[in-house]
Amino acid sequence: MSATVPATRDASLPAAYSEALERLSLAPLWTALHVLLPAERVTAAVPHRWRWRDLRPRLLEAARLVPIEQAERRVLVLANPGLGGAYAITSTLYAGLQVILPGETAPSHHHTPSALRLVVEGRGAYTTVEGVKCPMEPGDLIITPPMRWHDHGHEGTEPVVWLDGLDIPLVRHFEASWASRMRPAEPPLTDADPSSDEFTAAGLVPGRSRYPDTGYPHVRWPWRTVRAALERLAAGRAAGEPVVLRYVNPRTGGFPLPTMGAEVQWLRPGETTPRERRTAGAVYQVIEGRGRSCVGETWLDWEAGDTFVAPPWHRVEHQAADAPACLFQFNDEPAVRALGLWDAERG
Ligand code: 1HN
Repeated sequence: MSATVPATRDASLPAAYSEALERLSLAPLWTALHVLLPAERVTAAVPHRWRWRDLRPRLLEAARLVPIEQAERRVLVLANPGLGGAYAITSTLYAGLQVILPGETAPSHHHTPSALRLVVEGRGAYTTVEGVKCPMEPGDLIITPPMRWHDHGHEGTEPVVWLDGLDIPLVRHFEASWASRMRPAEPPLTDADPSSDEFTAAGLVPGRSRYPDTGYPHVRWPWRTVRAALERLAAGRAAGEPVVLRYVNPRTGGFPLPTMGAEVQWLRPGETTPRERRTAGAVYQVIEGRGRSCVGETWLDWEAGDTFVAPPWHRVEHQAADAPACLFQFNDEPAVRALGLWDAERG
């Protein structure tokens, strides 16, 4: 179902009356009330999984076929099969896989939508966010907040692929989506990012930062740090208790971006998580391991590199196979909360 509902005439009334309304740019509410406000939530997006082993060769083919100068961003978009070919993975979120080759640069721009990147494969690339160089290693999370300049470069020797998550469909609903012109990437102003020297221990923030004050003090979460924290958290939890870390802005403790949240979950071998549904939609990236998830009524099996989507208010349950698994997710929880629509339910 589309978010916009066309005005519907009341067929029981004289046509002349309906025509008069239309001439005055008026529409009867009573013909559409129950479409605008159905008795239950309606979600057009469907649960779906994209396999890394299907996607990877297509991405590498794109890297051969499409010069970066032409593409600017060489991305295959994950188009939810329920959304009629829209550039959207849920009605509010966008996801795509981006590939960059050694020596390439993707030019700099800034835009109103927020973005985050989760590195899937390869080393040696980096994203520059407002001059801050953020190395990209598998599992790293990097955010590019609204209107912050960003570009990508690659100093390594193998293709690098990452998952892009953006709030484009949501921002487009507000008719607020636009970007600056591209300009050539400039050399980064720093060779490090705040996760390497300013935010190195939980509960401590620097008195003064040497990085530009953009309102977003932390833009990169290295997987090495996140994985170690997950392992320690898991060690202190009884079997069956969920092991989840949320990515936060370390100065506020709040969400890393205005519209999008991110979490990572550690699954012990053979573990099944409690079923839960949330009013936020979520896009999952498998960082490690194998398993399957039930989303609504659909079972999706997965392994490292796969991406899958849980539309809002679908019950989600994860099961790891015979080794530990790590599931990253980004979601639209802060946007949903801002609208007073947040709810979550176990069972
Ligand atoms: C964008 O700016 C990037 O900067 C990637 O890498 C994907 C998809 C839609 C709009 C802007 C990037 C994007 C994007």
